[in-house]
Formats: sequence, structure tokens, C-alpha cells
Amino acid sequence: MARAKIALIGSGMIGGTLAHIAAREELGDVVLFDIMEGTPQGKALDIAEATAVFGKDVALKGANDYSAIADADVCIVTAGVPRKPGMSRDDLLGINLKVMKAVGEGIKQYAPNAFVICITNPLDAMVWALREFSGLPHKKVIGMAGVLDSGRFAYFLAEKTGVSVEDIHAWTLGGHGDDMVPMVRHSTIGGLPLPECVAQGFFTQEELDAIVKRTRGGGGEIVALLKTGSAFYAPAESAIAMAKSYLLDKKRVLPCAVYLNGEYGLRGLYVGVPAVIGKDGAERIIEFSTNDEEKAMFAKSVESVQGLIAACKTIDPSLA
Ligand code: A3D
Repeated sequence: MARAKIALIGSGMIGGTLAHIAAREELGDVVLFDIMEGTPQGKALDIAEATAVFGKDVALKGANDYSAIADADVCIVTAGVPRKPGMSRDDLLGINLKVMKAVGEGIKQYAPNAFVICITNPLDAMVWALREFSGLPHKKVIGMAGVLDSGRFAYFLAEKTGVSVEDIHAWTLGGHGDDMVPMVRHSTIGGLPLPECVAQGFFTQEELDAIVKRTRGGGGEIVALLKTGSAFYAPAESAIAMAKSYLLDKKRVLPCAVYLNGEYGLRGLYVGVPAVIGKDGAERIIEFSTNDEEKAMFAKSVESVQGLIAACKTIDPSLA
């Protein structure tokens, strides 16, 4: 059987890291694409040379022409610009929307059967626009944010309690903004919901509130430290987990930005919820029960996403 083909559209910090992980995990042959001449070729050659050291048989290639992504099984999109200190994700909308148009058209022409994972910010609006521009089925175009945000939440809980990250299941829903919704009641340490962890003395309510706040601002914390860009190791790992679930038909339940068609009482937009990822893409959406407080937080987060989609339609009337 032929090896899977993974196209990385955008070969910057996340794109390069994705290529490295995909090669090390022998997930498939990798094509790095970028508008910058030399960058994708250089990164592809560098990692290809490393395959001889880590002993994995995959081919890597760099390209500046969309024909190189032909018949890709998976496309992971990071093309665009990241945040710098002082910027919000929403400040990227105008410039990255134009990039999504070019990328969507490239995927439509050369890789219409691919499973597409968008990472470009502002995530929920960009994955919506990318789906519109590409015309691919909604189930085959999803956004990466929830795995990262939930990973940050789980890491902070592990750091606080000393419990293995493997035994912590944390969930964040909603849009990938600072008003994302960490689902405290549905997140568990060794199966114990977080409110019960407070009752059992793992941490105080104040400490839990501080972890929730830090999770919401997790992206900004890294931007402030790096100064020249945003997080890339954890975002790349998160997208690889999603790609792997698709390629190996693992049917993992992962929080992803997926297209809602009535679930959570919403229609016609992308927002972060738990979804089963398998060979058909986002195969099923899981609906968490929500109390009044969670409903209100989710609604606020969704409102921000709706505002960004409306802005996309104003900037590019073809989307209206
Ligand atoms: P960066 O290292 O700047 O890489 C972006 C790459 O895109 C650069 O190599 C550019 O040359 C390239 N590019 C620009 N325009 C085009 C185009 N039209 N076609 C093809 N390539 C193009 O950024 P990065 O890798 O750090 O981040 C990429 C994106 O991911 C940014 O928008 C970030 O904001 C976003 N991001 C999202 C998350 C989420 O959790 C959703 C996390 C971290 C970063």
C-alpha cells in the first residue's frame, strides 16, 4: 500500500515542526509548501537528511507550487501570519483571510479528497472561510485549537497536582479566543471531576480558578515570552494527533473546531466541541451537558466567532 501523503501548507515555525514530527512518526511522505522560496525546500532537505539518523523511511519535499500537493491525504494549513506581543488573534483576520482564499483554491484544485486541518488564526473564522473557499465537505475540514487549549489546561493541572498528564482529561470548548470555555465539570483527574478534586483537597477553588484563567491566556503567555511569534511545538503536536486519528481511523474523541449543524443549538459556523475523528473526518459530534453558567460562557464565545465570520463576509463579499 502506498504511504500516506501529508501536505503542510505554510512552512514556518509550526509547518517545520509538523514535518519533523510526521517524519519521526513515519506517518507518511511530506510535502512542505510555502510562498517563501527556499524555506520549504531547505526544511524538507534538512529533515530528509535527519531520516537517515533516526531511521525512518519517508520522503520529504519542498515546493512553491500548489501542484506539489496533488492527491494529498491530509493537508495541514498554517499559512499566514502569527501574533506578535500586543496583538490579538483577531488582528490577523484581514491578512489571513486573503491567505485562506489562495490556500482554499489550491486545495480545491489539487487535493479535493484530503482531510484538512486548519491552524491559522483567528482559528474558528479561518477554518470556516477555508471550507467556503475550498468547497470540500464540512466533515473533511476542521480546525485545531481545542486539543492545544485542553492540553494546556491538562498540563497546568498536572503541574499543580503532581499527577501524571496521562491520567488527566481536560476539555475546553468554544472559540479559540481568550473567552474559550474550560469545562471544569467535565474535566477529570483519574476520573474525578475537578469540583470533586477541590473537595478532596487537590487544590483550592482559587487555585483552580487561576488555572482556568492561565489556560484562557495560554497563547498570549507564550507570545509574550517569545516576542517574535507564537507557540509552535504544542500546536504542531496537537494537529498531528488529529491527523493520526484520521489516517489510522483511530476514532479518538478530540476537541476540534467543527461545523455545527444543529448541535449545541447552533448552525452554520465552526466552533470547538468534542468530535470523533476517523477515516470519514469529523464523524460524530459529542454534546456535553451544560449548566446555565457554562451555557452563558459558551454563548459569549460563540458570539465572538459570529462577529469574526461577519467581518470575513464584509471584507470578502463572495463569502456572504
Ligand atoms: P510562521 O512561522 O510565520 O509561518 C507562517 C508561514 O506561512 C510563513 O512561512 C509564511 O511564509 C507562510 N505564508 C504566508 N502567506 C502564505 C500563503 N499565501 N501561502 C502559503 N504560505 C504562506 O507562523 P507559525 O507557523 O508560528 O503560525 C502559523 C499560524 O498558526 C498563525 O496564523 C498563528 O496565529 C496560528 N496559530 C494557531 C494556533 C491555534 O491554536 C489555532 C496556535 C499557534 C499558532
